[in-house]
Amino acid sequence: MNKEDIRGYALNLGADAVGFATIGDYRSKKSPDPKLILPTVKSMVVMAYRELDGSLDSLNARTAMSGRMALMELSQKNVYLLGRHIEDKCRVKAAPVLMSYPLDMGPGILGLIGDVSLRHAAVAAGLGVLGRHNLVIHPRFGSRVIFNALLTELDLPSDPPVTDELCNDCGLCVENCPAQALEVEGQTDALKCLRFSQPWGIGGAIAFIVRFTKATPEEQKKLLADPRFLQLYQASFIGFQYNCFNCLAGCPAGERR
Ligand code: B12
Ligand code: SF4
Ligand code: SF4
Repeated sequence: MNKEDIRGYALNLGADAVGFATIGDYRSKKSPDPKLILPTVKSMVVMAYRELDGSLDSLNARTAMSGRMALMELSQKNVYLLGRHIEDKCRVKAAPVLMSYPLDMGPGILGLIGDVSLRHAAVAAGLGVLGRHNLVIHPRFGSRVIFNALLTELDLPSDPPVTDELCNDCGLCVENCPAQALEVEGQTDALKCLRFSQPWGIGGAIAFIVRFTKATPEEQKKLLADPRFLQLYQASFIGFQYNCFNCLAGCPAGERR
C-alpha cells in the first residue's frame, strides 16, 4: 500500500484530512518515545477531524460537547479500522493513538502528557502549524480540528510541512480565554485551563469529596442532591466533559472561516 491508498481509505472512513510523518520527523521533547508503544515503529498516519460549526457555535455547552463525543467515537473506530486494513494488506503492525483518554495518570504525568503528542504529530505530518493559542491550525479547517494517529511499521515519507503563517496574531484566543490560561506566549497554563474547560474533572471531584467528608450527615444528604454532584456523577460514566471551546471556536484562521 502506498500513501495515497492509505489516505483514500481513511478519507472514505470519514477523516477530514490525512497526513504522514516518518518517525524521525516526530519530535516532542516532553512526550515518551513512540518506540515504547510500538518498538518497530517507522511512521505515523495522522488523521484530522473537523468540528461541526453548529456544534461549536451553539449557545448550549452540551451541544459542543456532544459534537466532540461523536468525533471521538468516530475517530476511535476509524483508527482501529485503518489499522486492521493496513495489517491485513501489508502484514505489518499498526498501533492506534487515541484522541484523548485513557491517559497515563502516574506520578509526574497526572494525565497532562499524552502517549503521543498529537499536535507535534500533526505538524510533522504536514497538517498544520502552531498558533498563538498553542493549538494546531489546519490550512482549511483552521483551529476547529482535532487529531488522532496510527503508528505503523511501514516506510512512509513525511508529507511536506505547511509553511504558511496561518496565525495572524490577532490575540482573540488570549482575550477570549475565561481562565487567562494563554497569557504567556508558547505556554498553556494547564491548571487554569482545566478549572474552566473541565469543571467536572478531577479537580472538581477532589473539591467535592473534601467538602463531603467534612460535612454533617444532614449536609451530606443535601450535597448528594446538589447539581455539582449530579454533574460529577454524569462525568464518571461519560468521561471528560469540556465546558470551554473558546480558543478553538473564536479563532478566525483557516479557509473555511
Ligand atoms: C493533556 C492535554 C491537555 C491539557 C494541557 C497540557 C499541555 N500542556 O499540553 C489541558 C487539559 C490543559 C488541555 C486543554 C485543551 N486541549 Co488538550 N490535550 C491534551 C493531550 C491529551 C496531551 C497533550 C500533551 O501531551 N502535552 C504535553 C506536551 C507534548 O506538551 P508541550 O510539549 O508542553 O507542548 C507545548 C509546547 O511544546 C508548545 N510548543 C512549543 N513549540 C512547539 C512546536 C510544535 C511543533 C508544537 C506542536 C508545539 C510547540 O505547544 C504546547 C503548548 O502547551 C492532547 C492529546 C494528545 N495525545 O496529544 C490534547 C490536545 C492537545 N487538546 C486539544 C484541545 C482541542 C484542547 C482544548 C481546546 C480543550 C477542548 N475543549 O477541547 C484545550 C486547549 C488549551 C490550549 N489552548 O492549549 C487538541 C488540540 C487540537 C489542535 N487543533 O491542536 C488535542 C491534540 C486533542 C486531539 N486529539 O486533537 N489539553
Ligand atoms: S479551553 Fe477555554 S479555558 Fe482552556 S485555554 Fe482554551 S479558552 Fe482558555
Ligand atoms: S485567535 Fe488569532 S492569535 Fe489566536 S491563534 Fe487564532 S489567529 Fe492566532
